[in-house]
Amino acid sequence: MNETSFREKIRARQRKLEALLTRKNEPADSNGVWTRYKYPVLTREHAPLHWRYDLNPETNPFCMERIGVNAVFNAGAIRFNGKYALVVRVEGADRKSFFAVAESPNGIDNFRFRDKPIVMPETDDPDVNVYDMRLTAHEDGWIYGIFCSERKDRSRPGDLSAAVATAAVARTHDLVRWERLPDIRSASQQRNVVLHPEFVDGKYALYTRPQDGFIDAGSGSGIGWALVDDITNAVIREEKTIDRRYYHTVKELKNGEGPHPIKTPQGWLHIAHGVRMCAAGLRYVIYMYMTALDDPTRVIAEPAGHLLAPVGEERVGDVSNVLFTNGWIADENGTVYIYYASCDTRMHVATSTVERLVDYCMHTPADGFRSAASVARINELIERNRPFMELLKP
Ligand code: M1P
Repeated sequence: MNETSFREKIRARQRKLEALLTRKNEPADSNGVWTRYKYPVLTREHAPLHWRYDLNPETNPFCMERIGVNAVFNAGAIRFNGKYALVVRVEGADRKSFFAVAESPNGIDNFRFRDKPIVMPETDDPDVNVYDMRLTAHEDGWIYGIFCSERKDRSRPGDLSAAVATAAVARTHDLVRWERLPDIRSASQQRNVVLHPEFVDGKYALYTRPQDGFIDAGSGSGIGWALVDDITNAVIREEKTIDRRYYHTVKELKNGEGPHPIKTPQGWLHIAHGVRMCAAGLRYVIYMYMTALDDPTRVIAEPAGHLLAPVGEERVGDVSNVLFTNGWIADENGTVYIYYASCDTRMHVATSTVERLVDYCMHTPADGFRSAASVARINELIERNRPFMELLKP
């Protein structure tokens, strides 16, 4: 290929990328609790060309993509320097995930990756894979990222799929330079560990998700809570379950805290993912709960069922039937941007407000754990609606 046509090809690709990066997003669907947006906010196509193409015509005579990006999902989120920043899990075609910052001026579109992915320092025992960072601007002044570090399970050398999940910790002031701290020590494997933004009894507080194996929560009864003295050498000694799993609910098989909870006058607003097994495999949905302001471990509201479940295009991707969130941003005006991934493939946004989400948590009936209880709730609503039925007349 001569230099001119190489240039033309790259330029055409860049124009296409620019059109995607600057595309305006628009509200698509709303149920009064949330508003979903039409376009995913980030996809693998958003990855900069200079991450993927060798731009030198001499060393890339066929203008080939050299390094593939497979998926862009499970992003931590934070308001940073006036922008909406996502620390995104980018998965290469080689299956390795890494972190990269993408920022938007308005939270719903125009997300653009920074020049380079994050260079995350390793520990003495290098991670094979890192993913799903939860960001916490802690009252100690640091921004923490707690993420999953995956390594081969060396106790089972014959099983190539055997892995170990550990909660890893890093901190930063600028989202560029990260100080890696020792991984959190725990008796069990851990994933979906999240740092609470405030000290509790003078200690760092963690939401945990103890699990028997790499995939199975097993005897882990749900989202846990642990206090640690020193975040630079964190050890989980005691865990208390705060959000329990139950038979025949959306979190029957496992659950995991999303980003850290939002503080409201009525209590801490939590968002999480719940998993159940069905004939199609695992189904991941997003649900909410609230805990008391004076005791973040005491559940005060548990709306039944999911807040968000996969619909339409969200159902299709690498790992089907999955919605997952580990990032949300609450603006000072009360708007909440919920960043969620579908099918381990792409990132979406749904908006709401603190007021609406509190109302949703406080006034959605809790799970009655039986079909008859669900019917009783509906009948109760129908009776309360009797005086207003004329509203439904054509
Ligand atoms: O594939 C769905 C999700 O599976 C895991 O979540 P959990 O630990 O709750 O099962 C994680 O690997 C997550 O990244 C992934 O999206």
